[in-house]
Amino acid sequence: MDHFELTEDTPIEVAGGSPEGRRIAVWLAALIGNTVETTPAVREADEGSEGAVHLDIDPASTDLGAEAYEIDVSRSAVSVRAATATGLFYGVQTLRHLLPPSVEYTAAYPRPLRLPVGTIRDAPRFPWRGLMLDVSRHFLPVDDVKRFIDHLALYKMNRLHLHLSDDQGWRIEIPEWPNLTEHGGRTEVGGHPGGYYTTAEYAELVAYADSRFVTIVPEIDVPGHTNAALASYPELNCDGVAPDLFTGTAVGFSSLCTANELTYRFLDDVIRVISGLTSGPYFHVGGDEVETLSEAEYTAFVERVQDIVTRYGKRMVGWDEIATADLRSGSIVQLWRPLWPGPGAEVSEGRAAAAEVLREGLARALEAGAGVVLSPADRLYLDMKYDTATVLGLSWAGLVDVRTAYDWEVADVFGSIPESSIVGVEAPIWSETLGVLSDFEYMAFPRIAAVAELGWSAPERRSWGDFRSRLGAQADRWDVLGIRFRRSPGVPWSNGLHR
Ligand code: IFG
Repeated sequence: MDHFELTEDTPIEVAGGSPEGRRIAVWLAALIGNTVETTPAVREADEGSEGAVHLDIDPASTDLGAEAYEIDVSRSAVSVRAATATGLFYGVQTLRHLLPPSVEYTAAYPRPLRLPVGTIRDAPRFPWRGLMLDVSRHFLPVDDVKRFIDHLALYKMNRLHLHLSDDQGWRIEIPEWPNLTEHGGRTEVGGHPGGYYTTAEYAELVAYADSRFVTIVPEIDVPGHTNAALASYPELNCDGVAPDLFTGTAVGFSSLCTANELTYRFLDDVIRVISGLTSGPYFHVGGDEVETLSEAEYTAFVERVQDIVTRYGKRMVGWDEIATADLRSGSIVQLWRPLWPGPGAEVSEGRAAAAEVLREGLARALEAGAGVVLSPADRLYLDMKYDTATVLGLSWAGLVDVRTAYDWEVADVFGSIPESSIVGVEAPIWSETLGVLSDFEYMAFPRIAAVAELGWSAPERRSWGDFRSRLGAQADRWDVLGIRFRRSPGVPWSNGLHR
């Protein structure tokens, strides 16, 4: 196989005048520098030189979409071209995948790094390729969230939805309402110490995500899933009595007092503070599993919260129950309830009811110009057990191994939704049963790679037979990165020789 040999003397060149391009060049040099004597030099050069890797952000490259890139490797030179910094970053991630897993070591001895000769021209199918971390049921400190942002970058995923509040914990400081975190952030499922992000820490996560071209989508789940807030402020409760902190795993029992004007002043403060710290255009309001309000009370509430989100310049995202409300163009419905015919009569009745509400509400939402993110629980909920032997996770939506997560097509169940309304896919990791980072990673790997390919590759370029062999080869890289992953059956996992 013809190849280009990368050594410490291979300069990384970036076309002049682009600070983002230079930052990406430095990132690539550092990656390569891990496994050669010294870090390759980064220098400005408008045209690629012999023996160099040339990176170019050329806005005039109108042949390339916003996240697209083109790689050309010859025996004597490498070039990566994109119209935007995002596209260039994704081209560099593909170079990373073309290099052996040992490139991920941070202090290895020198070894030849080879890139196969060829041309790659690539662009994503959907603009929303996401993961959700439930940091409320079990809290994840800042460094653990940063490590997940690195995982998303490795697979060109670009949305990290942070589920920042629920019954068991409020995880982000709101200066005007300090007790939300002082009291509401103190614990978590099982009664262990919880935790929260200060505004500075949340801003640090947003900046870290931006540097890897990941957009943070903050979620404050309302009106349900609010016991932590209700326990923190008696006046938020309709009867003025604050409930105890909740460390169990039941859902649906709590709701803000939608009849109380204070509730909307509270929400205005919360949405204003978090929106001001969030660089991305989205604010997720939750809206799921409300059992204590009438449909009229619920939809009126959703429409008022949508006005608040809009006031602070964000587009509202919500779980699919919000489809019964009047949504603005640009709002996004996150489909989560399982829609495949499931096991057991009662579950399929529930599914059928949800599907009916959804179909009816969804049709109106799509007419209003709302978009849809697909997170069907029986395909993409990564807290679902892999199989009956999986100790971690739940199984209410069924068992989901990597082939189940991968081997479906949007049209299979969502055929009634025009492709143009589908913004993308997202895999939630709910953490009722996940206590530490390695638990989250075990549930995410290998299924995160399936989600990434669902979001990125056109249907005609995807097949389980092809994916499974490429997936097996990822094991070496995950080993080097120290990721505890599940060796799902039916996948030819590589033998661990870190080439
Ligand atoms: N459904 C709840 C989550 C979580 C989940 C666990 C949604 C939108 C079950 N709501 O999924 O809070 O408990 O699988």
